[in-house]
Amino acid sequence: MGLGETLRKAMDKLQGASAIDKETVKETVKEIQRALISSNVDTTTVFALSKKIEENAFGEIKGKLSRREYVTKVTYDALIEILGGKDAPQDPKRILLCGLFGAGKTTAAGKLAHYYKKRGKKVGVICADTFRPAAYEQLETNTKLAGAEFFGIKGEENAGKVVKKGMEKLKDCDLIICDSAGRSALDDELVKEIKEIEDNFHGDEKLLVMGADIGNLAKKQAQAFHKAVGVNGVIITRMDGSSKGGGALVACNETGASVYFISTGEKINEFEAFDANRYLSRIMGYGDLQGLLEKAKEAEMENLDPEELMKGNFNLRMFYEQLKATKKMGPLNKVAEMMGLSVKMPKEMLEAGQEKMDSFKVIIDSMTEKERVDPEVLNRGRVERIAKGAGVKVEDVRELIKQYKQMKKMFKKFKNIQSEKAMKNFGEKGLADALRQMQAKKAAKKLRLK
Ligand SMILES: Nc1nc2c(ncn2[C@@H]2O[C@H](COP(=O)(O)OP(=O)(O)OP(=O)(O)O)[C@@H](O)[C@H]2O)c(=O)[nH]1
Ligand SMILES: [Mg+2]
Repeated sequence: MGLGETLRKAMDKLQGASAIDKETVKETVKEIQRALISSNVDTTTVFALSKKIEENAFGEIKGKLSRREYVTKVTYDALIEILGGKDAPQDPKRILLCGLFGAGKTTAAGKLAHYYKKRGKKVGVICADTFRPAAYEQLETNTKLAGAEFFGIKGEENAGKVVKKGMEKLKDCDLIICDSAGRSALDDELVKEIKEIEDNFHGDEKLLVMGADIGNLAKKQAQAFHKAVGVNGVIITRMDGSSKGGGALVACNETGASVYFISTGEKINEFEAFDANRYLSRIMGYGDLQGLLEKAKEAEMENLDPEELMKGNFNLRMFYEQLKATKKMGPLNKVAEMMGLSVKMPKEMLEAGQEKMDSFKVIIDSMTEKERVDPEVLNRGRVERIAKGAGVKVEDVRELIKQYKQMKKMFKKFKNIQSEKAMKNFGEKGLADALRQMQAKKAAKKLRLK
């Protein structure tokens, strides 16, 4: 049983209990301990976490949470804290990958290339593994699949030399990724080789690749690699297969070596930036957890900036935020209604299910920044590229664009009316101010659709 399932079982205990008292919390904590220990999380950490939950479970409740919800949140926060994670580098120039035999470096090189290519970068990959015979072909295949450029010198034994030439050859790329050879242990030979590569490469990100199956041994390995070659981040692979993934994540967090990415399968897109929050709610299969957290935050419409909206430069990023806000409380219809405007949200937009929202998110993530900010540039070629990158059909991308255009039209209407009718209703303030007021907690509460 994976970490997700066992944690879920522990949380079910909490959800199913008839009353939330000290005994229930103790029972839940026991289940969580079992889940974490079987996932190879260090016992000291497990006990510290247990103590934290038990101590905080009966604290003062702020906001409108039930005790059950409050304890769930306390538990969830404690788990997030031990998992850690840090935002993946947004604009790296040179990424060096290192790690032991079979850790997943070469696979990760292709995945990283794909990840940053989708974000609009021109990516090149260097094969500095001059040790393993088929390393060249394997990396070349992965790189091509990602649509990135490849450089290697077949038969060359000196990794430093390959890197030097590769840097020259790929100098037009925004990002260069360098794959290195593994060894069965971090021995002098490996350290010497990585240093030789690094002398020619000068990576701004030096990432250690480790399989999730090593569990809490990840701590020792991360520390050793950091000391020897100065790694500053981690990629955990094989998160799909191992029940020890939780242990590896927690152990890395303890060393301060941030987990930037996790790999969840062999396919090129089975790879994601690690976000403890998202990871936890997904592995625990808790759709309702997300809702609960949002309720606790009470930050409805937090991403809606009325001023931006009213400037009329409505783009796809705003479209997505809008859709999210709309799903939460359906405010736009109401805002319009209150002002006596007959602007209706397209029905399919209000009915967009979570699945559709997720698919929209992947599509928008697969666009370049330029495309998100100025969707008008989306021509046939771009749409095809985006569909491919997001792993969806071309029609799905078209549907997103269609909905975006509908919403944009609606905002235009808003904007035009603002100067006439809304001005009359709201005096000097206009719609922008009216919308801002709507953000006030009180109004948000009043409008929230239950
Ligand atoms: N299931 C699963 N398999 C993976 C994942 N990442 C890599 N693999 C597999 O693990 C094996 C080793 O991966 P490589 O990328 O060749 O590892 P490496 O670190 O480059 O190995 P060396 O170059 O020999 O040191 C391959 O069969 C990959 O397909 C993952 O996230 N999940
Ligand atoms: Mg390799």
